[in-house]
Amino acid sequence: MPDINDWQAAATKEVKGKDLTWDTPEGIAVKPLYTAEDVTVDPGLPGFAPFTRGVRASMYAGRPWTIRQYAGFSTAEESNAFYRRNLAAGQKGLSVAFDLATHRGYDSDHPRVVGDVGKAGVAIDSVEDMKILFDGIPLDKMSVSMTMNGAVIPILAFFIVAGEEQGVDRKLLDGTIQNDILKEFMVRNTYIYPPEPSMRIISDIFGYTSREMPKFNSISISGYHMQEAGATQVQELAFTIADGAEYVKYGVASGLDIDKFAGRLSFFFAIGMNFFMEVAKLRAARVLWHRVMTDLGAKDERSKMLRTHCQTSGVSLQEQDPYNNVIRTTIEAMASMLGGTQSLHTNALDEAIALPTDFSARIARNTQIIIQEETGMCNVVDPLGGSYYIESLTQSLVDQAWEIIERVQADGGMAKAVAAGWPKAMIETAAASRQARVDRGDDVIVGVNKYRLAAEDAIETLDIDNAKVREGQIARINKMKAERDEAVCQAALKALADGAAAPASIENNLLALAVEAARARATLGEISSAMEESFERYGTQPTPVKGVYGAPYEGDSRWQQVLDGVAAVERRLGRKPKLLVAKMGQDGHDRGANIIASAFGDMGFEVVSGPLFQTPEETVVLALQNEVDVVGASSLAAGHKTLIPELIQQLRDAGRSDVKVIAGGVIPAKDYEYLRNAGVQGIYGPGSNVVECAADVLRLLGHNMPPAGSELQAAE
Ligand code: MLC
Ligand code: 5AD
Repeated sequence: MPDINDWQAAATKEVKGKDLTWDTPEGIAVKPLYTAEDVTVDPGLPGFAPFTRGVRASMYAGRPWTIRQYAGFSTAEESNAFYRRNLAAGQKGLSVAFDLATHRGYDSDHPRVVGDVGKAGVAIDSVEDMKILFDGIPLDKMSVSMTMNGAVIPILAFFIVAGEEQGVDRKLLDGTIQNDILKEFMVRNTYIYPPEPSMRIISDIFGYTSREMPKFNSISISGYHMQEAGATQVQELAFTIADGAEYVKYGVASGLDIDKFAGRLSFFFAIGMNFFMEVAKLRAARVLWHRVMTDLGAKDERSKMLRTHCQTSGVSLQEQDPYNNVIRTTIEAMASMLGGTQSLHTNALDEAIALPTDFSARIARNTQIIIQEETGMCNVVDPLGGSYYIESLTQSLVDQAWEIIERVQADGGMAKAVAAGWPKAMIETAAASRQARVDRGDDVIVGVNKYRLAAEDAIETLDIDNAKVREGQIARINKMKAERDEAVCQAALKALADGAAAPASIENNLLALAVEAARARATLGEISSAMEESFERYGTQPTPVKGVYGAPYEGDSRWQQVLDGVAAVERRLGRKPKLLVAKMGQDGHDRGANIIASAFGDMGFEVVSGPLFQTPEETVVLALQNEVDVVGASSLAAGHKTLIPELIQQLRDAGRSDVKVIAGGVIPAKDYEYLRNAGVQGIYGPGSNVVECAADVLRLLGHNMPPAGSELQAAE
């Protein structure tokens, strides 16, 4: 019988001594072969603690995961029609995407949200919109997830009252509210209030739902957005579990019995392209949660059982050659189900360009239906269980994540760690390294940095007439306000404001008070403002990491050309060239903006990182105060056609059309001409190489920057 040493000798000979170890970005050294000796922990059986192999004994053989596609756009009417079409075509659960105005607690008539209404999700201003959203969809039969974190109190209140007015007892409401604010402060940025009152809101929701809504999942503790922001799988895993532990501690501190609410905590992870790592991650998550909850004193096994939704990775999908995205999503969907998810969203092929069309949504949904109904993959529970590699990787992830969790615990928990800022910095460091690996071609992305097409065919994308949606919403708000009993509504809002100003208690439960206000037809903006009176609105200043993007470029000749270019411009201007990275509108996706800020800083530019949620006016003030040469507007949530032209107009009005404006982010090619006509001088969509963006900016600043590839010829 050959043994491992024989194998080692044979393999070494085949590859002439080359080291076959793969060092993953999370710092795991993956060997080319795993054997029984690598399996140190018995994973046990599915349905039994610590649930490594899944939370149910029968898993998908008993009931497949829920096909739950995240969607929402434009008006409640249009989104409702979309949901109904999707349910008729095989989708099993609903998942609502709200627009950014709603997320941030603004009604559609608020001046700060002109570019955002109805764009990245559906506009919901009151219970009237919520009723239309679920028209003909029985809320006691259909489970509904709502991705809401900032304006979580008014949205949940509208949902409860919409159910009530459908004749559904809230005891029967089935679904999930995301309600995960800690990760908002780290990565997603749709917070409204500062951390402390935000944590009170969460405990109030735990209290209310545990008493009143026994079938409702009170939170979806999310790692998804961390991976989207660039986190490694270990970081995603560790911070998510640590967030979960923090929520439990707050719930317990608010007087709740752990086993009364912990069974309705749920999770949400991203599933990217590192297939086996993702399978192992879900298994490791279940092990870690079981451990953490045991330590926190939970007794009921259901409190320790990690149930999760997954979404395939948006950031792994590309604008270039977009049909490749169907393949990526299929691979990721398989990792999700082999990891044992309870519910899944598969992204559409046009992810990097726009919201899904009926066509792209159909392909995305069918990806799951085909796995469930054509492959036989659901008939065996945890089919990868016992794979030497999977079991060993599961254990490595548990161990590595545990180290970070212990660091969080030593810091006093996740709320303190988030306030200290190191988890966010860790994620941004990983994001900048990844971008450098992609830009250098070390990490391959087919159709982007390898096998790129000479010409791309345009695909059809969804466009939303934002002005029309906004007009319709404003008309509905005005009508409702005219018809409501103003005194009753104002009294309910006053009670809510008083409740927010007072310490937390059952009598002052913010959700209970908001339900009264929702019933009295208070709007989302009014309910949010009532709490804002004492909570205040929160803002942060970005602090991009330094030296991470530039590090792997040391000695690179193209990099040096750009550094020389920056130095030449600096000599001419008598100061460094200056870039303002601007985030306008309510779009809080800041991975791109932070990477640009980091990378340009490493290339020698002076970078001003503008705060999130600016209006074009505020951006112009910042640009002029800082005397920047270039404003780079980052837009990922479809506000580009309104906000960027307005910015340019305001610069012109200020007599400063010499300040160059460039744009980056999720901008469909069909909008390029519109933006160029408006005066945008450079547009950088997904898949852009950051070093080449900088080369372009140098050209805009009058430097005779040689084309990419010229340094190779010069070197020859
Ligand atoms: C399940 N059941 C079984 C079974 N499997 N019964 C018998 N045998 C089996 N094998 C039962 C369960 O016990 C449960 O009942 C019921 O069936 C439903 O199953 P589930 O597994 O709980 O699934 P589901 O209802 O879909 O809930 C999944 C969840 C939930 C717990 C993860 O929280 C959820 O749906 N989350 C979705 C979150 C989401 O969509 N987020 C979108 C984010 S997008 P019972 O009675 O036990 O409950 C986003 C993007 C952005 O964030 O940034 O904007
Ligand atoms: N409809 C469908 N999918 C959406 N996503 C975000 N908003 C919507 C929407 N309105 C998905 C994308 C994105 C992730 C955060 O959620 O896949 O990357």
